[in-house]
Amino acid sequence: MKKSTPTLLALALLLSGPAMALAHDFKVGQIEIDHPHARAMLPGAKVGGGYLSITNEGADDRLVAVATARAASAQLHEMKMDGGIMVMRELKDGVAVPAGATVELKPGGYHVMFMNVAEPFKEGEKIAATLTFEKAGTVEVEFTVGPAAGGGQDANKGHGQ
Ligand SMILES: [Cu+2]
Repeated sequence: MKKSTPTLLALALLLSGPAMALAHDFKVGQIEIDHPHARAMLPGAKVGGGYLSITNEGADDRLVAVATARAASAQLHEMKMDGGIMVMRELKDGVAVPAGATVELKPGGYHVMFMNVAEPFKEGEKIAATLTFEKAGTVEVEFTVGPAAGGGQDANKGHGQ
């Protein structure tokens, strides 16, 4: 019995080391959020896109809201081709995350749209945000800001003004 304590301790250290190094993922209940990231915004830009991957090991759920102090509001959007034109629309009911599924929010598909951003996101920053799931509840995450998109203004494309 005396031997088991140091063995367990060593095992715990072994497991916690690599896990902490990986760690750009977040969990709430049976939902795992992987690699939330955003693109750097051009000076003066007011709208930014956010992307992440959601894996649901539990029952059917739904991402219903995103909030951050960095934007006046954040919406969930869908981008798709409609008669040869890229259009975006707000998903008023959020993004469905079915049981057992992984849903990707990525450029050209579902995404978070940060609206009326006071200070454009800069590469290397982390944007703290709260995600709300209909069943799993809320979770604090950080969007890591990467380089700006190639096209510059394409975060705005499809948003008819
Ligand atoms: Cu959008």
